[in-house]
Amino acid sequence: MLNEIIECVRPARSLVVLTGAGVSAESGIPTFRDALTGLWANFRAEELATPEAFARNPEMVARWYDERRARCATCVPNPGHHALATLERHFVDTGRDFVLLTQNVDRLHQRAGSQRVIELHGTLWVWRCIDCGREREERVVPFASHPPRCECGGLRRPGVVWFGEMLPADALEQAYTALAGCDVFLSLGTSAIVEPAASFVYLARDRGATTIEINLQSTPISGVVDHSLSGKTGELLPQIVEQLVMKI
Ligand code: BJW
Ligand code: ZN
Repeated sequence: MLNEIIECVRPARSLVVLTGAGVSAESGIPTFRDALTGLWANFRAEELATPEAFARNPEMVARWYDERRARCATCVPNPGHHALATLERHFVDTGRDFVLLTQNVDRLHQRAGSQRVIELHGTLWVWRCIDCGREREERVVPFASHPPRCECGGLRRPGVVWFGEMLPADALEQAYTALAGCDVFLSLGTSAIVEPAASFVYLARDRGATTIEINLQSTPISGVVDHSLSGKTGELLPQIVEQLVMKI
C-alpha cells in the first residue's frame, strides 16, 4: 500500500494536501475530538468552539484557548510536518504545484518550513477585537486576564473559525482553485466530518484526481478515497517523502 501511494504521488503535477489535528498529535497537541482533561474534563470541545459559548462565557472560552496556546508554545513540529515541508520544496524545485490546506490552528506547518499554507480555520496565535475588529499576533503566554481586552476596551477573541461561522473567504477561494486543478489529493489526520473541508475529497475526486487518506482510524471518507492507509502520519509521511525525494 505504501508503494502504491508513492507511485500515485510521484507523477503528480498538482498536489493538494489537507491536514487535520491528527498531524499534530505526535507533537503532543491533543486532537479536537480527544476527550478534554483536567479542569475541562466536563466539557466538550464542540461546545466551547462556538460564538454562542463565547457570548455566554467569554472568560471561560478565552481561558480554554489561552491554555491551548500555552500548550502549543511548548510543542515542536514532528516528522510528519517536516516531511510535508520537504515535499513542498521538492514539488516547487521540480516546477510543480503544491498547496497545503490545513484545518489546524497551531501553525506547526509554518514552523516546520512549509511556505504555502492556507489556514482554513484561522489560528490560535492571532486574537481579534469583537468591537473594532483589530487583529494582533499574540506570542506571549498566558494572557494577564481573560478575555484579553483591546485598546478600545472591547473583548478580544481567538482568530479561529468557530462552528456556524464562515471560513475566511480568501482561504476558501484559494482552496477551491487548488482543488479544481489538482491531480492528487491527500487527506491526512482528519476525521473528515467538519464542513466544508470534509467535502474537499469529493471535489478532487469529481475533477479526476487520485485521492489518498492517511489516518489512525477509519473515517467517513475511507471508503471513498482510492487509497486509505492506516497509521500515524508522523511515521508514514517521512517514509513516503524519502522515497519521492530520493528517486526522481
Ligand atoms: C491521526 C493521528 C496520527 C490522530 N496520525 N491520524 C453541512 C452539513 C452539516 C453541517 C454543516 C454543513 N456545512 C456546515 C456545517 C456546520 C459545521 C459542520 O461542519 N458541522 C459538522 C460537525 C457536521 N461547519 C461550520 O460551521 C463551518 N462553517 C461553515 O460552513 O460556514 C457556513 C455555514 C454555517 C452554518 C451552516 C451552514 C453553512 C465552520 C467550521 C469551523 C470548525 N472549527 C473548528 C474549531 C477551530 C478552533 C479550535 O481548534 O478550537 O476546527 S471545529 C474542529 O474540527 C477544528 C478542526 O480544525 C476541525 C476538524 O477536526 P480534525 O482536524 O479533523 O480533528 P479531529 O479531532 O476531528 O480528528 C483527528 C483525526 O486524526 C482522527 O480521525 C484521528 O483518527 C486522527 N489521528 N492521531 C494520523 N498520529
Ligand atoms: Zn478594539
